[in-house]
Amino acid sequence: MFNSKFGSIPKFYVRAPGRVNIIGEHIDYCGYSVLPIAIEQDMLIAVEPVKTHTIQLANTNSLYPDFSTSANNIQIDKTKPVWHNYFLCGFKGIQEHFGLSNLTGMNCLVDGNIPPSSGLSSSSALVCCAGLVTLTALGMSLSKVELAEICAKSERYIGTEGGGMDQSISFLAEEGTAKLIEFSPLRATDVKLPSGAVFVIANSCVEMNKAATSYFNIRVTECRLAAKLLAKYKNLPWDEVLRLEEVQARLGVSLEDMLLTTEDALHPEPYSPEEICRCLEISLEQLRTQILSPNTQDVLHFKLYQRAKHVYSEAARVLRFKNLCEEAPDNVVQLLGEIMNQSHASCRDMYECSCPELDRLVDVCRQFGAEGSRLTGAGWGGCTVSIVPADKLPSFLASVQEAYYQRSDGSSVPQTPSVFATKPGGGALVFLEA
Ligand code: ADP
Ligand code: NG1
Repeated sequence: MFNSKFGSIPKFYVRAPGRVNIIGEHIDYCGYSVLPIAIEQDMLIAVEPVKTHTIQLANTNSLYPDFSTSANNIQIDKTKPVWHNYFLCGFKGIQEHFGLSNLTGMNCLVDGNIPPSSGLSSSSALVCCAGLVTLTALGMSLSKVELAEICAKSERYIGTEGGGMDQSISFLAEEGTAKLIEFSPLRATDVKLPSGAVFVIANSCVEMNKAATSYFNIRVTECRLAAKLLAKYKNLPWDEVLRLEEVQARLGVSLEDMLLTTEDALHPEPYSPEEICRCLEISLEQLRTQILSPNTQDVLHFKLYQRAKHVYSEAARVLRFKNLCEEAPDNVVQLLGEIMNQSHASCRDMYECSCPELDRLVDVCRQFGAEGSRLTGAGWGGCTVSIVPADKLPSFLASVQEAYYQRSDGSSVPQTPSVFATKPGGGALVFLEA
């Protein structure tokens, strides 16, 4: 296909994987550690650097139209999350990092098999793949940590204010091990998953594009506001505080203490913008220009108590999960399952990022043998991840397939495999032509 599109052959190929987050949802952008694995599904880009200044993009999937632009005039429209903008995010990240102004172009063919808008990070895999394509085309090098940080930052050009989990695992993953990803400074530590269990992904088949709605950024904003109100309550310099983790770090207390402080300082009723302004002693204008993001300007209610409770409790669950894996890897499947179930309940009730289909799917997964099941990724649709005892896997897959995906007339809903076992895969790679 590359040859028929561009009349030449690729000089190199880059792959970057998607991921499934085992536990730690919506806490990376609050500064807390998460525990994902890279999956085998990935973005693969075939590349030929060219002497002109034009970037030409094509896709093996006809849903994603051809695109071309000048390498020296990258425009990313935040209001339109079209596919090529994710590529341009990765490109622009590298361009800006090196301060390059006169770039040569390239022909690229993109081929991806990560279900899009399903919480398995197809978007970040594309951004990371494009970042590594650009770096390779330039003949330059960076560490994996630098690449992850650059791509996490540059994906925000698409308009969503994500954390760095997806880009970090896409670059730092290693086959056979989950990673605890910590931020500021970014680092990834191996976590051995229990040998008697398998992690299974199931797709609710409800797609949710983060950048096309404001759900995601509203949560980021609510967490930022909660952090500021908690900081003010504790007489910290609240205007310097952006993340819930910073409040804990500045106070030097435990996550359990932060849950108690949340009870004392915040109320469960939603906050209006006016009430937030009164609490922080700022004007509505200051709130809008200094704290809210462009697509959260018109939000009328912010649930600060619920979001902070989710974040601090989820951060504690990640640490408990990791400690259990380290302390007794062969005897903890049930306990790990319970933690995953608690995570789902918190995402559903406190963070409100589930949906009826995801709730039904986790119920189906638990009913047919999962010790625990939860939504994974941003939510509001997308996939679940379940922990299943290895000996129950075949019956689990068959039963979930039948219970969730089979229509009453016997026909199956999805075309692609929608419930499948996964194991920790490797990170992004460059393949050079011999
Ligand atoms: P995810 O949770 O998968 O990251 P997002 O909604 O953030 O979901 O991003 C999905 C977007 O990524 C798609 O709308 C599309 O623009 C882009 N994308 C995903 N897969 C591909 C692909 N194979 N080729 C091109 N673009 C893709
Ligand atoms: P996905 O599942 O790819 O939409 C998003 C964020 C993550 C993280 C999760 C929720 C981006 C690129 N990704 O992931 O950083 O916050 O939601 O845990 O914004």
